[in-house]
Amino acid sequence: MTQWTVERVAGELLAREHDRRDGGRLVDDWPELDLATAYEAQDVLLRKKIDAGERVVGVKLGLTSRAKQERMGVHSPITGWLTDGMVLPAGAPVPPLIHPRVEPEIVFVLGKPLRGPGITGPVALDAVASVHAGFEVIDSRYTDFRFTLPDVVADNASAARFVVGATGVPPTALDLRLEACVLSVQGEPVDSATGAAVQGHPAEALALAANDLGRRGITLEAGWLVLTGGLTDAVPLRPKETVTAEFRHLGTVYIEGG
Ligand code: OOG
Ligand code: MG
Repeated sequence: MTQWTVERVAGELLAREHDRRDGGRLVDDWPELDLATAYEAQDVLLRKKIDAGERVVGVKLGLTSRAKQERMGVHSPITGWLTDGMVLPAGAPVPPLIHPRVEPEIVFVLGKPLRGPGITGPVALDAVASVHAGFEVIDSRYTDFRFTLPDVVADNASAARFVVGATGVPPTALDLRLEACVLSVQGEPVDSATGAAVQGHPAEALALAANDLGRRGITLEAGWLVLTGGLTDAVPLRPKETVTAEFRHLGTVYIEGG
């Protein structure tokens, strides 16, 4: 039986990502794994990516909408790391992954640093330089995306790839609660939501990230990207299929399964 440590957890999850295979949940082998230890494993995983030449470009939130929480059976928002290795150029097909799913997200580019605790939604929004449409491609390293809260935290919140739309809008130019998005697969609408789906306002998700990371001694830096979380449930990304997210003011992003 494996004696699990945060180092071993990070090594195992990176090996699954590299070999493109899923596997069992950590909590089945390590029932005592708690949230703080899971974030330690996530940080070790990031350190290994940095040692391999990747660079941090921002953070992601996960499970910030009811649609996502209910589908995944985990009812608490989480954060994860974004690196330059996860950036997908607009229009590029997604490389082969384990079992990719795609979800539309509102993306912030920070113009000022943010450090919690004590950050509110309005203070968070004031640090945003521009707002973009985006897609996140998630790819759990667990079989059938079945995980508990500490499992998914250790797995860097299922992060795999992401796309950021080219059109940047100043946060003062629109009401993000009312920003509507229609998600389509092969041109057929499959879901829709407005920005209010994410914590009532996506800036609340940003504040949550600043406060959670602040408690771990981490500042959100100017220039970082923040993915505020799937507005709708994610859809499977199948080879050669195109998924589109049309936002009312932020423009349209599309992605193609590789
Ligand atoms: C966990 C990651 C969730 C989001 O935007 O809600 C997430 C998962 O669903 O596998 O990225
Ligand atoms: Mg997401």
